[in-house]
Amino acid sequence: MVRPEPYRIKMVEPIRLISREERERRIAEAGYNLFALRAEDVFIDLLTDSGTGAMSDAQWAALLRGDESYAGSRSFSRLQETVRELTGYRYVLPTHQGRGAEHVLFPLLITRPGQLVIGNLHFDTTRAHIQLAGGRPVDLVIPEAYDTTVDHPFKGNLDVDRLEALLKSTPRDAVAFILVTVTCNSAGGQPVSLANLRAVRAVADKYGVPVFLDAARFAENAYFIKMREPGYAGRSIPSIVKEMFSYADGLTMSAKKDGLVNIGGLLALRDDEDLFRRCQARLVPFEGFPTYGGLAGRDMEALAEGLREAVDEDHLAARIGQVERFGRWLEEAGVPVQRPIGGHAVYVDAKRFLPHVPPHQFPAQALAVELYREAGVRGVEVGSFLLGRDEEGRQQTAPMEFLRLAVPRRTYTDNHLRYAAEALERIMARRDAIGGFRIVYEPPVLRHFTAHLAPVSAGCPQPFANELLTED
Ligand code: P71
Repeated sequence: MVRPEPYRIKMVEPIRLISREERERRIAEAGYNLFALRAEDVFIDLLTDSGTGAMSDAQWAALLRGDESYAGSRSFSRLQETVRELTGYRYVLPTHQGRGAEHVLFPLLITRPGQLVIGNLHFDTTRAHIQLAGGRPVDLVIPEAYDTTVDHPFKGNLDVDRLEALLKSTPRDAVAFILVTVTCNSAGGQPVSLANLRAVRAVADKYGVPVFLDAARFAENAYFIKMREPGYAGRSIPSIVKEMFSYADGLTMSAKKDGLVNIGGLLALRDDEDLFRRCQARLVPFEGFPTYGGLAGRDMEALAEGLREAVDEDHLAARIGQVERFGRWLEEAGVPVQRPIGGHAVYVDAKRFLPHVPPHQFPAQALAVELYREAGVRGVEVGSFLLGRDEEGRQQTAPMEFLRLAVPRRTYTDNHLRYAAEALERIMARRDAIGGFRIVYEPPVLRHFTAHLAPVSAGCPQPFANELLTED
């Protein structure tokens, strides 16, 4: 039986498909980097689900109720109360977005250069903040995550045996903390089970290591637990959310995802008053006074409402159901995708889609460019292009080459996604003719945002490009 969305649409924003000739020109002008496109030149934007969703009428109303007092804002109190209720944590600090929370917290936990931060699979900006704070990110997701053809209900799980082996063989002061990302973005929006969080907590306690959650998609994770984890079918989403957070000492959160707002973030701690004071002391110079921390009062008001809507089961069923349908249409068209379908996006396996394009010619980027050319649909590469170089400047090879098609919350209809799926089906039929790319310009950090590329077949327009790409 069809389960319709639990909302109707009150406002629309026109979008427009420019001609194929224009798209060809725009993407070439953008240096074949989809981040450099003007958004008006994109028809359906699946670049990210971050800050791109639609707010509800209740959230728009909340904006007008925002209390813009510099200190002691009523909107902060409301946000604090909501977060306390959802997480069971005592200390709540608002930040401008997720990386703001990372920037405040990580340097306080990473106290010596080279300390490990162990996670399932760290997201790229998170990885960058660990490194900026002097730490070393370590990914210990279960091996099933790396095989897109294998079905596993909780592909975001952290490999607890390897965690224990690592903690056993490493001096305690060489490890800063454990950070579990729920859902696990880099593995394909894959959930982490409560059993896994519980096991991580037990091992962490044995070795005295703190545990944090990177909670950008906490509600989607809870929905998967309800659907898939034995014993949880009858439990409410808020009670699952609370149990998830009960296994950690605190969270960082980009509220731009499950928080259902266009900007915002959170740092929350269960009960460590000393760490809270130290976070507060960093929050003030980098983000803002503790009762706004980088957000307007109206932003906090809309976030408090968004967090309540995020844990509504009907909302989650519609949201995850839509992503699931999108994935199914792609699979039916023969497009190889990460299985099972994740919570916020479908991850096309570009290694299997374009087996003739080697990793260092960025097959997922080639596919992203092709999808824009074909249909004006914008996805994003999550593979070797995004991963970048090692300390010696060598291009690293990502374990997976994904074209991520992220679905903004409450924003596109099924027809928009069907159109995107049909475009990929057409590309599938002529995939042998699609070639790779090389980088002709790149900045030293987080290069994927601003790098320029060129088709490999078009020769090398700049003399240093070959040198940059020597890989073996
Ligand atoms: C996503 C993003 C945002 C993004 C990043 C790179 C290119 C395009 C868009 C951000 C996350 C995230 C997790 C698990 C922390 C952040 C940073 N994701 N943790 O997936 O997914 O949050 O953007 O609010 O600073 O598109 P922030």
